[in-house]
Amino acid sequence: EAKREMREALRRVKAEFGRHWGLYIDGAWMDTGEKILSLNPSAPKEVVGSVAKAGRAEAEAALEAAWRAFRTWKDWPQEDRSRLLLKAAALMKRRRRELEAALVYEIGKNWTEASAEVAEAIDFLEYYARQALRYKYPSVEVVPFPGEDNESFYIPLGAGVVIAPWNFPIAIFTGMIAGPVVVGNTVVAKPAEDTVVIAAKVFEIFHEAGFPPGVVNLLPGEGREVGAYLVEHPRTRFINFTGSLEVGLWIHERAAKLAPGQKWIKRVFLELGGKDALIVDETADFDAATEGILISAYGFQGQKCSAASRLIVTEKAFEPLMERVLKRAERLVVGPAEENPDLGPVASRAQEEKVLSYIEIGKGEGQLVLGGERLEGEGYFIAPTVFTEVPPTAKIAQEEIFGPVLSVIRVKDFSEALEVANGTVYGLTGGVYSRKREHLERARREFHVGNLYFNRKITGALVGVQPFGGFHLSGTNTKAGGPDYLLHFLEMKTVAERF
Ligand code: TXE
Repeated sequence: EAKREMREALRRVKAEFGRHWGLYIDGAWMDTGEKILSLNPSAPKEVVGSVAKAGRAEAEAALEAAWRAFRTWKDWPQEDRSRLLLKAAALMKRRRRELEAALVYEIGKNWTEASAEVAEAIDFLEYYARQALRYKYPSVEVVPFPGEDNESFYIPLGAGVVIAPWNFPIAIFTGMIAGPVVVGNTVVAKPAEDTVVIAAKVFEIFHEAGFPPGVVNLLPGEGREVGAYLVEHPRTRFINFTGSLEVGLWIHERAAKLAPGQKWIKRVFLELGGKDALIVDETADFDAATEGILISAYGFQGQKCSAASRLIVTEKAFEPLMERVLKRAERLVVGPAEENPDLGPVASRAQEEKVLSYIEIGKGEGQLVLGGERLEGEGYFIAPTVFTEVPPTAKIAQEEIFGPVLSVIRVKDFSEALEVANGTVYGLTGGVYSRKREHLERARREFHVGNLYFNRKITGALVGVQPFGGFHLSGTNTKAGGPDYLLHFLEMKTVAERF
């Protein structure tokens, strides 16, 4: 049944190919003279669609609309704001297959990954709708004091900017908007250049859900132009960013500068990259570990900040494990995303070039034992790749590749495994496969990552179950999908009244 629905949705979304969407400011769709074209990474000659490209004038208009909307939105009853998120979640459920098909065509996710992503977006909406009730006035604190009434309560910040990546263009995008908005902020959202059609579809849903004009605004455009302009703008109150380390650090620096007329210190939230490691010791269930490794390393072609890109294996586990991993990895099917292969294409020409250049570097650093090449076909297909005997300090063991490339590091024992695992600038996710309680307990204390998984199938997170975010240069550890996430977009006010 699901298969038939999916095929039908693919057909319908394909029939839309070439359609043009506007940008969305102050509750209305509008066009600009310029376009951003979006291509199908499985067949880049196919134009999935185009979206109006925003410039500075549109950025000004969007911020203006967002601040205007803030004046009333901040005072809406919390239940009513939460209800709008639930409405959006219900609409997303209704359009679930269409959104999945859009992910397949615009970004090259296979169906399995696509449906997990849409489910995650729905979870974000429902979870934040519920969590927001915890912060509503006057729920916070009333402290008794002789002769005075003292109360402290939360208020929203104002109009902020969301800058999103292409790798989870529905889930991360929706979550980064829904969080601040549900507690009374308003948002100007800039989607990634490669996923503008999906962003427009998400905004169709926000529009239909009935958000008042100006509460959510969509500004597709180039990061370095309109994105940078929004970051530096004196009327931007906060910036919620997910993307690369490099751009994140740039935003952090620029947002710290006071622009003329600016009246606040901008809050900056950064969810950046990872160089996530899985440790396998000699006591592990090698079959289960193999399944976990493959899905964590090659799910969505490794283009996830939670993807396992390093495999750290103790001496005694090396042979039995690698035999299984290679046997299974060489059978993985790579092809056009709509055929639901194990791996679809990487997201863009730029991604393809980046991944292939790391593979070239890897050839000089480790031993290429699988893949290592671009595959036949029009799309950006890269074979699942494994390097073994990779030194922990190699570039391919230190830098985020964001592609289907696994660097295997052989270590003598569990102590060395932990040391190597902790030896990058990142600290996002990590996993351990072991049956030795002592090893798991040691990892619990010493493996320094925001999300640690023991004997689990995949290194991704579930909204409301595993708050997601990491240490070190993986970002500000804002913990999306966690109980404290919404607090980042609120500030406390205290009132004392003498009686
Ligand atoms: O990311 P960018 P890209 C990593 C991953 C990937 C690499 C490049 O390693 O290969 O980044 O991807 C906007 N001011 N991750 O180029 O550039 C941009 O338009 C304001 C990991 O896509 O960071 C887009 O909307 N905004 C990551 C967003 O920033 C700017 C997910 C992200 O783009 C800007 C994505 C500027 N100066 C990439 N420059 C993860 N951890 O999941 C760009 N942007």
